[in-house]
Amino acid sequence: MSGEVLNAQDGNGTVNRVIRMGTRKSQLARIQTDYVAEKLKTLYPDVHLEIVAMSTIGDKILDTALSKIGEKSLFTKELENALERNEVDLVVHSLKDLPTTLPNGFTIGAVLQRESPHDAVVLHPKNSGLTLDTLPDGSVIGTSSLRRAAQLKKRFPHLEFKDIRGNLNTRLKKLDEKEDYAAIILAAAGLKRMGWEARVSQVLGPEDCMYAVGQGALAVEVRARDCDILEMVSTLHHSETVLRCIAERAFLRRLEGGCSVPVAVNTEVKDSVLSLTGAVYSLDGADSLKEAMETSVDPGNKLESAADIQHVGVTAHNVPQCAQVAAEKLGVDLANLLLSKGAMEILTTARKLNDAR
Ligand code: DPM
Repeated sequence: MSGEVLNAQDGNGTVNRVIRMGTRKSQLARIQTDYVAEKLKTLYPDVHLEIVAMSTIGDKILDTALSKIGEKSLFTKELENALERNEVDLVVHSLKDLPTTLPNGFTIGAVLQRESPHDAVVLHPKNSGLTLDTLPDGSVIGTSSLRRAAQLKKRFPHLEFKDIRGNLNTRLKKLDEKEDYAAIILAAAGLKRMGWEARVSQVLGPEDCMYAVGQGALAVEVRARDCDILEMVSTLHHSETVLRCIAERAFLRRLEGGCSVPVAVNTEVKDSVLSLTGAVYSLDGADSLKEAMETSVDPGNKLESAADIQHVGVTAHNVPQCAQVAAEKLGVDLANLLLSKGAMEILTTARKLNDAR
């Protein structure tokens, strides 16, 4: 055991551990944290879990587009501060909100099995039965994601796109109670976790809209030095999700992308082959570059030491290192291919135009 707080011996000589889980206060964040808490309770019935809810700057600034108020750390920084100060022992995040380079001293100790990574259409009730294709000309679609807007503008030129902010509850309210939006686009995973699957009218496949790096996967962030907690949460890792997300995050990191650039991916593991499709877009989607590559992630029979290595912020002792190395290399190689074709120019222009909006 590392921290004293975790090592309180009770009168019977059994170790009585208290693990404090930090979470944002939004309903989705609470649901995601409770989900991980349930998993940990099943695996470690003797552990006492405490949930500590905090609001972050990202939750407080609701009137500015996400892509304009900076990078992903907006939602994660205060939770990391609480981790650093030993006020909490782990934090559950949506992996897609975690930067590809974590601040020193932190690591992602678990990446759980991915939900659907795809985006979904939620219609204003008056448009029930319609699709992005059949919505009338000039219909306004709400999304603050440059990635979604870029892809969908190109594919559905008859639609218009407008920012929408706030947590999922706020967005659904803005959609239903006003006439400002004909539909909004949200991640299918978040909708499912909220129990709102019935509102999904259309799930967007890769031909319509490729997803964000890490979308649909939950991540558990811990102090990198906290070996006990790290070991405990590592049992939550889902190998296939880990490998897909390492490739996706390596791709994004090499492109120097954050949450404010139009970058999208699609990954798959089949017969020990990991394939990655990655793309970058101009803001209107008119310019784009898209390529695909694959690699073997067969663990083989190589004996490996449980090296204390992070791959794009993820520590996974229990997933074959050679497969993690291959996944990371795949992401970097694909990014290099796109960079050789001019990806940086597209992204730099997109960033400049977005900042000037
Ligand atoms: C990031 C983006 C969005 C979130 C950008 C993107 C969507 C912003 C918006 C990086 N984080 O996807 O291109 O729509 O204005 C977020 C959601 C979830 C995690 C909500 C959503 C839930 C799904 C998951 C916000 N972060 O995307 O609908 O766990 O992956």
